[in-house]
Amino acid sequence: MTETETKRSLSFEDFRAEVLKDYTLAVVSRECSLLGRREVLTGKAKFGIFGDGKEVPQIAMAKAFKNGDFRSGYYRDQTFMMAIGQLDIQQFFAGLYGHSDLEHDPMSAGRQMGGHFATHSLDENGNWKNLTQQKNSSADISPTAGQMPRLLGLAQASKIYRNVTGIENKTNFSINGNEVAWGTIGNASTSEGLFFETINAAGVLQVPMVMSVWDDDYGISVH
Ligand SMILES: Cc1ncc(C[n+]2csc(CCOP(=O)(O)OP(=O)(O)O)c2C)c(N)n1
Ligand SMILES: [Mg+2]
Repeated sequence: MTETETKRSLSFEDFRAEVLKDYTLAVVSRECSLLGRREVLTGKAKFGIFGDGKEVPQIAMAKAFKNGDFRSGYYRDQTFMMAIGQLDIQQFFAGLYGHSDLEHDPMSAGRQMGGHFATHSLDENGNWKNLTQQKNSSADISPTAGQMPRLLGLAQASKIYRNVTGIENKTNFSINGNEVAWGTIGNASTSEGLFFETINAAGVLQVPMVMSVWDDDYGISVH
C-alpha cells in the first residue's frame, strides 16, 4: 500500500483529528503573527516580519516534505517550520526578542533577525548529524531571492548523490539521492535575476526541486 493509499484509508475520526490539528496550527501561527507585530509596533521587539496569510499552503507543503528533504526559503515560512516540528511558540518569540541563548532561539541565538529559520546539521560537538533522519532547512539569508541559488545546489546535490561513489559519510546526507529541495519565495522577489537563473538551471539540470511562490500581491508592504 502506498503512503497516499494509507492516507485515503484514514478513519473518519483520524481524518477529523488531522483537520482539527491543522486548523489549530493555522490559528496559533496567525495569533503569533498578530501578537508579534504588536510587540514590534509598541517597541518591545526590534524588528518583526511575519507569516500571516500564508498558513494553509505551508501546512500543505509540510505534509509532502519528508525526512532528508531540505527547505531553502524566506522569512514568511513560520507556519511551515512549526508544521515540521522545528519551531514552537516559545522559540518564535525568543527569536523575535533576539534571545542570545541557543536553547531559547535555536535558529541563530539572536544573531539573525527574527523570521530567519534554520535547522542544525551539526551536533553540539560539531559532528555531522544524520540529515536523512530529520527535516532540514538551510539558514535563511536576508537578500531577497538569495535563497534561490542555494535551493538549486541542494537539488543538484540529490542528483549527484545518485551517481557518485566514494563520498565520505555519504549515508548521513542522502539515501540514493532520493531527497527533494523545496524553495519558497515572495512574488516581488521573483523579479530578481537569481529566481530566473534558478528556474532555468533547474530545467536544464533536471533536478528534484519544488518552487512555491507566496503571491500576496505585495512586495513586503508596497502594492
Ligand atoms: C536584495 C534585496 N533588496 C531589497 C530588500 C528589502 N526587502 C525585503 S523584503 C522585500 C520585498 C519582498 O516582497 P515579496 O518577495 O513579495 O515577499 P513578501 O514579503 O510579500 O512575502 C524587500 C524589497 C532585500 N531584503 N534584499
Ligand atoms: Mg509579496
